[in-house]
Amino acid sequence: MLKTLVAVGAASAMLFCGSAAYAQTKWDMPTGYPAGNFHTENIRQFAADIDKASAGKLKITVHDGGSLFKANEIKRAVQGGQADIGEIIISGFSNEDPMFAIDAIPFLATSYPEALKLAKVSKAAIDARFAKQGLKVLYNVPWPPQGIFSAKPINSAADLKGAKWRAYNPNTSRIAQLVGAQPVTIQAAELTQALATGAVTAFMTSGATGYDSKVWEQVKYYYEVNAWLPKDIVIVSKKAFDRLDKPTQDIVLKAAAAAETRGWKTSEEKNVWYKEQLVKNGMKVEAGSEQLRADFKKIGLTMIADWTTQTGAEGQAIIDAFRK
Ligand code: PCA
Repeated sequence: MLKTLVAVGAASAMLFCGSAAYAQTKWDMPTGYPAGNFHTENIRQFAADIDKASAGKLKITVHDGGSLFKANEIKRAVQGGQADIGEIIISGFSNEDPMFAIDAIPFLATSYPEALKLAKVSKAAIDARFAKQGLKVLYNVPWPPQGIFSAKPINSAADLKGAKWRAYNPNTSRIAQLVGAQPVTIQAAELTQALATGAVTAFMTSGATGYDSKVWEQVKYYYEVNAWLPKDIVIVSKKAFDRLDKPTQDIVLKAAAAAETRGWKTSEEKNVWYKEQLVKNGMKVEAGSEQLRADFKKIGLTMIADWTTQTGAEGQAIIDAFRK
């Protein structure tokens, strides 16, 4: 009798150990962009890497295309614990803090090497702000350079007067103001619909989003002014991260570092491919006239000046480090 009891006790203790060692954590991960987008594919690889390295201990379910939370709601959802981890565009939140607009200023950083330099010199300031809100930044990946899409041909900023201008962050709304267009904030997931109903006639974004949204149905012109490369970041709730054991935390950080390297590379490589798809679908892809580029450079100067005023010495130090 005693022998049996001991044996049962040992078995259940083992079982308990076993289940504690294999306790599974499940995270929901909302994102704002569609399944075929390179950011989303990168995120799926990130989740798969973690699944594999943790032997299924940490399972991340990706909810893309704004299906769980809309792109502009994801930050608040992760802050509030309705989601554990998510993807956001940093510059989408510059109304909260002007520092978040750093990578969406026209003609500050216009190429991949410049964007990388800007990312490095601004990382500490950005990450510290998210940390204060209980959010840990895991990695960043840039969108391809931003150009101007328009339903009708344009030769200067003046041609955009009165356009119905789609904005995805406060800076793109500000550009509308500066060119005399009417800004309307629309997330990428709703862009196709907004174009179909005629709510939008012009906007700035990458060839990637132009392709994802099949904008060629309504929009025939893309001016490749390469004005800036805004970054998406993956943020995790600090509480959720701290609940993981140390080996699993290390697995997440390692997968994040790999996702950052892979994401920067893919963004640059696919940039060319995305523009080819626009051409294949009948769009005119051009560099933009001297006048158009000069007009947008002027807008950029105004916006850099505004940004440095808003961010003070901290912002100026970042610009100085960037230009060094
Ligand atoms: N695509 C996203 C952000 C920048 C980009 O290239 C969008 O248009 O919403």
